[in-house]
Amino acid sequence: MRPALHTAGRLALAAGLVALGVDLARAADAPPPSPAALYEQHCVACHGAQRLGGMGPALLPQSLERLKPAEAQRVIAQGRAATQMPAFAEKLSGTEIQALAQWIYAPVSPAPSWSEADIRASRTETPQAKELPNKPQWKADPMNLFVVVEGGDHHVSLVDGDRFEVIHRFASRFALHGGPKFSPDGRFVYFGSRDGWITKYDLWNLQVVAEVRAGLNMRNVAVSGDGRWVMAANYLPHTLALFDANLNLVKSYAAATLDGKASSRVSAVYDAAPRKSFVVALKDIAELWEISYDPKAEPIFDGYVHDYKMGEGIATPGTFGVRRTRLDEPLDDFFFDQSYRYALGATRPKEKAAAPAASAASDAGAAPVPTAQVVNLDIRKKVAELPIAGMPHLGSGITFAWQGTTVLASPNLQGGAIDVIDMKSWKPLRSIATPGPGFFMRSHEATPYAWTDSMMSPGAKDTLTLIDKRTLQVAAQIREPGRTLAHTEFTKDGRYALVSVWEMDGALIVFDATTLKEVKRLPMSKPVGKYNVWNKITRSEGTSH
Ligand code: DHE
Repeated sequence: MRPALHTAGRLALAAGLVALGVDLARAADAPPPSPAALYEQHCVACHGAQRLGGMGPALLPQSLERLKPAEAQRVIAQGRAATQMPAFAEKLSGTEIQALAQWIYAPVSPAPSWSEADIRASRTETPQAKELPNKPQWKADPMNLFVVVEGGDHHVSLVDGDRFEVIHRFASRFALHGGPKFSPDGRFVYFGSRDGWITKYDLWNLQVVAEVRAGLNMRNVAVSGDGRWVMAANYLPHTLALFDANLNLVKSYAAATLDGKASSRVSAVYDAAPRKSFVVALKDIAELWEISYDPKAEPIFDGYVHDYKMGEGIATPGTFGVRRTRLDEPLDDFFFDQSYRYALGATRPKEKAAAPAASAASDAGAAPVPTAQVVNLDIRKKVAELPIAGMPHLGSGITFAWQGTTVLASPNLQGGAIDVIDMKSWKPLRSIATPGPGFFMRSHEATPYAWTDSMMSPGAKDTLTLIDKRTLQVAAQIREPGRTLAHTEFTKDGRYALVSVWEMDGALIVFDATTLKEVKRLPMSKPVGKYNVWNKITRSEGTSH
């Protein structure tokens, strides 16, 4: 039974309705809230006042480059599954959602900055992390452990590479990108997120040890061969940041020409352990940098600096000084030969730079410009042009011995082929056709096959192609009809290949690398990449470094 309203209550309700009526009338007259006001009201708590991110990811134009505006609208309206992002379709009108989605692609004004003080202030450390036991607190071979990055719900799984069981699963920062990097003993792993966070994780004690935000939009991180230094490459701001192994900032570098007149996004940084240095590619300046972490590095008399200073000459300090090599074109992506004397880099024509989301468009691109370069790091000079057309994805290339020479095999983001290059003559040996363009290529010293995907081809994304490294012919294909198959990594002994079913309701499939039979399947949420501790710390020729 409904309780009867007494007179005072009825009067109050009537007054309330009148007031509401007035408010509604006023609201109808009032101008609609601006997107900035909507952001302030609904988004600021999670995405931050300057859109730099917080609990939610950064919403800067640079961070949103890979998200189509229509998808942004959908996420605002419907939320994002398996994250804290709620649906706003009930709270905001279609027009408001559209305006908000458009607005977040506009630059923030004033332009956001991320200073050394910001980096230092962002750092956190787990108390007592240094007292944790120096041996694994779980039973499995720590050298045959796989770190699997699950992009679907932003988690990481640790998989025992002998039993193929998940030892532990934990939440990661939003949108990790690139290969996580390991300390030389395999105990710690460093993850880099697109929003600039570096997380140092203790694999033996299953906990985060320290975190720091190196930049606002980051490409990747590298760990020095001696485990003492971590370097981060940023798109925003235009900087490189150098940390000690506990993520205390040591130094930041402006990614700029020596005269400071032009600055650049940093494409990538890699460790060149035999040279005791980090090698850095810049996206907007035609220079390749080498930064030595050898404590005994001699000061450099730099011919290039000399050119710039018109005859004055400058000696840069050896350790942590920048050696600049002048190039014909800036580099997006690069790779080393096994001796680390040569860096093999590629420039991707801007309009064609594509990620899987934009894959279909890249299939039918216009005539490509050959832009891959071979740089001799000792004499700091480009020594050859690589005859690779299209968009070689050199960061995913591998090397192996073939008929008395060493070859480089690299997938191409544009064409459905694997390019094989002789690393003595830098001449093309073979172009091996695959059913469509792919992203990753992997092998192992103990297997005759190199495994590559066609994940960028809508018609062939479900097919892995195995190339026989002895004959440079296609040896087999593996299909998972209608699903995306990509990114292979081998166990420590090369007997098993772990492959991603790259879907939200995806899986990790374990194949016997000889019989090619499926051995096991572990459900995973879009497993984007997997990394075997042993193969990484020993720099196996079949995997990325
Ligand atoms: Fe990556 C590695 C650049 C898009 C997944 N990617 C790398 C590295 C570079 C790079 C320079 C090497 C970093 C390292 O390991 O230290 N990636 C680029 C691009 O320029 C590109 C095409 C455009 C972009 O927006 O950045 C791009 N990459 C993607 C994706 O769309 C992928 C497929 C999905 C995603 O999660 O972003 C993707 N990239 C990966 C993965 C690796 C990677 C899984 C590590 C591969 C490995 O085995 O080491």
